[in-house]
Amino acid sequence: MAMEHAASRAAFDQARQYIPGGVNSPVRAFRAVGTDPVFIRKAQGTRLFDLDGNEYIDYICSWGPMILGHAHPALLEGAAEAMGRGLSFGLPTDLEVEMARRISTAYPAAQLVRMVNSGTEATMSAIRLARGFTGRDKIIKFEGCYHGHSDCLLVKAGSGALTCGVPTSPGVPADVVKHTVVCRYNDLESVKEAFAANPGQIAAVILEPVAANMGVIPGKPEFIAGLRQLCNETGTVLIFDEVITGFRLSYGGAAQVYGVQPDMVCFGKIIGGGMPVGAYGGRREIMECVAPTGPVYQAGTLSGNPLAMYIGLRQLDYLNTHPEVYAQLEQSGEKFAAGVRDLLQKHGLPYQLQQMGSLCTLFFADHPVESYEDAVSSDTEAFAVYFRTMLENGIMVAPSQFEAMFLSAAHTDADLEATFAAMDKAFAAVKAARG
Ligand code: KE4
Repeated sequence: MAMEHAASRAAFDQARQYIPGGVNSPVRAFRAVGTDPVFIRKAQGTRLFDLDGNEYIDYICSWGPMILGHAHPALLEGAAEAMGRGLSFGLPTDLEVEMARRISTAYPAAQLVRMVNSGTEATMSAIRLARGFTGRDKIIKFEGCYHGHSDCLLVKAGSGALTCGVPTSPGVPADVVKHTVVCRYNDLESVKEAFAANPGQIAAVILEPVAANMGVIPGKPEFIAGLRQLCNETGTVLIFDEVITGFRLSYGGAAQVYGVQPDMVCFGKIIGGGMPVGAYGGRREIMECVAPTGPVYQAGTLSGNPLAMYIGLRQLDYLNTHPEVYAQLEQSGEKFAAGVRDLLQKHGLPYQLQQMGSLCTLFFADHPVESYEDAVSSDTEAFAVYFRTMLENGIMVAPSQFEAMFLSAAHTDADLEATFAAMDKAFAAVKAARG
């Protein structure tokens, strides 16, 4: 029986009267998938429940933070008492010291850590600090990588910028983006050319070591190692944006998986456990250039907020004391990938499932997807048919071809089987739509 969405539709009508597009982040509007968004009332474990009482198995997981599933007791335990001690002081607490210590212990490159309130703030601050530390203005980013919406990084960006068709956003002055050099992901030659064309001028190279904002495209090991070497040779700050991969691919992030430490790293999502948190860290000599120990300014009213630190620490605690979670996420990722590939074969569909750990993307493309060009040639219409059929069958995947699916430690084999059953119908619908 078709799902009822009357309450979500009413909420969306009301939302558009007060909020641009009715949403507080563009991808939530479901514009790329040709339907109206559902509004969520609550979530538990792997389940989302919308205003109409429809239930979904969730593969968005708040875009990464809910690695243990929604409303996990380990995160909520003691939260009321933590709130009772006060919500914000604007003065230091020992909770933020413990958070910085945890991150620094898990991630050797982060000798010093500064808390902020989002991934955008983390990368924006890291870029400013790299520029201040090196005295250079130019930065290198990669097509399809998304590092939040700060001006100098909204160039050929992924995620919602790509989904909405504005990878380079209006409103960003040419004078700002003239310092942003864009290279091709997984193409070391394009980076060497950029360095040769801008000798001694590149302050930083920033990338997602596993790109997850043009869909999931793992960085090739030789690409990541090559960037490390180029930055060593040129005195350029290598910044890993681990907002998604941090504490997900391993407790030490992608740096631990690849065996390459950056000079600076950005975090978000998982370290907040669902609360608004970001962080940036790096080598002591770099980080000591930020106020108050150095001249590069960065600040934040709610940075290190005690409640956000409490919840985030509860999640890091659990991940640190239950290392088996990472093996479980790997197994779930591989099981999911195998199941999807079996279904693609059954339906004779030429699509590509890219998976690394608990991150995966089903590309509606008939060729391997290793770059931005490969990703943007995907059939987004077919993806939209797939998304709508999955939604109506109780499965919530990301409402965009250019995002990741997130598995959590709460996803069970039964969840995967139910997902495959829905996917079987979704692939039949895609084939019917292709004619
Ligand atoms: P926030 O400012 O949204 O907390 O983080 C920005 C950011 C930075 N770096 C990476 C690698 C990211 O993936 C993000 C944000 N991720 C998207 C999902 N792909 C957020 C979802 C949204 O924009 O609504």
